Amino acid sequence: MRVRQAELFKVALPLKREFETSSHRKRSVTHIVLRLETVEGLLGFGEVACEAAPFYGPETVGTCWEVLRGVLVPTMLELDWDDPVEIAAALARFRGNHFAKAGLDIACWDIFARSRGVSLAAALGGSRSEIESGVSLGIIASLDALADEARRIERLDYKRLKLKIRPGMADEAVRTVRDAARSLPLMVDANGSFADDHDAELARLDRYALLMIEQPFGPASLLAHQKLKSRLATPICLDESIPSVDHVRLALDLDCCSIVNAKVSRLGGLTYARAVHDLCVERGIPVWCGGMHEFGIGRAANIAISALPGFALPGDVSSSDERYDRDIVWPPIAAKNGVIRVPTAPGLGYEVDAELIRSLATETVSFTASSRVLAAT
Ligand code: OSB
Ligand code: MG
Repeated sequence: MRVRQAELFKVALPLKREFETSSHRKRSVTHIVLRLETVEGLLGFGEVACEAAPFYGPETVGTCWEVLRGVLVPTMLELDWDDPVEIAAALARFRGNHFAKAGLDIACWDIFARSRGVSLAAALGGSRSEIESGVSLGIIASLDALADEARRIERLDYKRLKLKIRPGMADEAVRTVRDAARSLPLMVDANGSFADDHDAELARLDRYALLMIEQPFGPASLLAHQKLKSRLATPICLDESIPSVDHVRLALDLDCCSIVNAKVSRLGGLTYARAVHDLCVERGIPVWCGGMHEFGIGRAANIAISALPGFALPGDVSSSDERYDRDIVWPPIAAKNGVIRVPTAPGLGYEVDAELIRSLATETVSFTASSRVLAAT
């Protein structure tokens, strides 16, 4: 196969609820949508689910746009390929830029699955017909408002709640959610905001029998995680510390975590998320799919990868309407009784609303195999 035309769209959607983490607060989300069309007339859509500023990792929407436009898309247009793994291998000589690569990788997997007439989940080797759905809840200063949100999520029957925390507020926030929604399995995510000397505050969380503590320390603090893991009963999960398959292997070799967040964007796409899944299955480590407030395309990719057998824990994949009034796919992704059905239609399995994407796009760029950059607005 060969991609004949590639288009990039910068699209912003307002969040239904403001979202605050240990590092920042956001009211809207800007992602890059990719539309690829092959010489054979096959279509594929991808999404770059990067943040606007480098809070989570070093990439931004802006760096992804430039790297896709200047390097990744032109390289991809030169390739004749049968399997998306070949694209990932050809782009591996460019270091990092995993969020940018992930968008391209998802679009290539969509094409690949459609070319075979199978669902994206089936193309990846997944067999589940439904996945368990969880919600990530941002930091909410008012404890009454936090309790209301926890009860709302419990009423919707989500399988688990992930609560964002930062130093100084973790204990009170966890106790509030515990008391408000007793049946809701609970975990926390610190996004690397704790320092080594906050060990005592983290150790106190052991009382709550949480599912796990995600990324308490900074990305490079592998040994701090190793030490904490040996001291706490609560499982430690890594996110920012494991940006690649090699980092996951290192973290497991050093015994730094007992659970892995396999996030499609952070790892560079479905190709690498599947490799992390395979590695974790081999090591007997539970793995789950983390989110980046994806629009429908990225959400569909997360659902597909979550259909693999090693994804044993509910992830961050929730209903579209948890975040957005109107999604760019149809039907919107919907969790019912805490589960999302894995689509069986070819490719992503949701109809992408190309018209809506075009109308919302604040920037677009189009390439063809021969002219490289066709037009940019
Ligand atoms: O650390 O998992 C994270 C969102 C943006 C950046 C980082 C993270 C998150 C989430 C949201 O937790 C998960 C989601 O609902 O998609
Ligand atoms: Mg996280």
